[in-house]
Amino acid sequence: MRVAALAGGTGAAKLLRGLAASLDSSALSVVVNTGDDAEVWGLHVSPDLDSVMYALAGVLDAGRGWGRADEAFRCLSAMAVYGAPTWFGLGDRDLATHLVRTRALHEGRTLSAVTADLAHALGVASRILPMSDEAVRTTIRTPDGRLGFQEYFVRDKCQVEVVGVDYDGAERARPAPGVLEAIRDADLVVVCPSNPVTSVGPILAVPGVAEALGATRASVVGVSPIVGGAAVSGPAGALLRARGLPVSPLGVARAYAPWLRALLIAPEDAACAPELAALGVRAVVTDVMMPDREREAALGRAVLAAR
Ligand code: FO1
Repeated sequence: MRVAALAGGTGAAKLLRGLAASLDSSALSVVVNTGDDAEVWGLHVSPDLDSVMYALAGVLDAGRGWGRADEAFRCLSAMAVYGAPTWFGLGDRDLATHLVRTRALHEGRTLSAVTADLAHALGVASRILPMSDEAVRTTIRTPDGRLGFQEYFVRDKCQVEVVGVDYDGAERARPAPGVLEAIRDADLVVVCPSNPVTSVGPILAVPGVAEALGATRASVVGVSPIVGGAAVSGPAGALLRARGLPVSPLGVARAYAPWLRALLIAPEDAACAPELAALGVRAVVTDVMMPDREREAALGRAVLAAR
């Protein structure tokens, strides 16, 4: 069975590990959000590409959910001495990824090409596809002005009022090579339990992607990142509200209408099932929490069974 997943952030990394436990890894293609990408110390950082790559390579830090395991931050300390900004925690091993990526981009290679090389070097057999080779930047509108996503998320710890979200550059971006084909040729498309507004939203904003999801023969199955009226992690609640969507599986389903076919929801949200059905979305009530590898794998199996 060929599986295409739409991914961004830590929930996605966990589910992908869970799916990989039940799938031939070469059957999995992951389309990853790059709206979070940022330039740090002159380096091109792609947090969601790296979280997915490190998770599938088995080197993602388990505690933080981002960056590499067995990490040190000696360069970060040294940069502080020079007065460089240190609110974005680049680890020493992680730096190697950004150095290689940045040099390749400066040499004129595409983000998708360098991503494939990095993933291959780390032994990842699944395809990791940036949503686009062109820059799309998620920007948070606040009453005091616009913030880059990492300024909002890491520097300001989501403690500012959000009045809107923009995907700068999306209208001119093209899907990266392989993205539309992965969606078209899949038997199952999985929308990971990622933030619908800032992780999956940028992918859907790339022209052609939402159309491909509407046209695919694959069954499109999502996992709700909202449980019991709140996000499992991160600012998805505030961002859904800023979009005028309810902070519930219904808000998630509405963000993915009209192509979402089934949504895995937690037992405490089972009462949403009839309203989801009215939106054309079949509710699958199951355990959607992933505190350990066993439950990641169990959720992976539940997603594959929901097809
Ligand atoms: N998240 C944090 O909360 N603090 C950090 O200092 C931080 C550094 C960082 C470095 C590399 C990387 O790939 C990810 C990093 N993240 C950090 C996570 C990142 O902000 C988020 O995972 C995503 O952008 C949200 O999906």
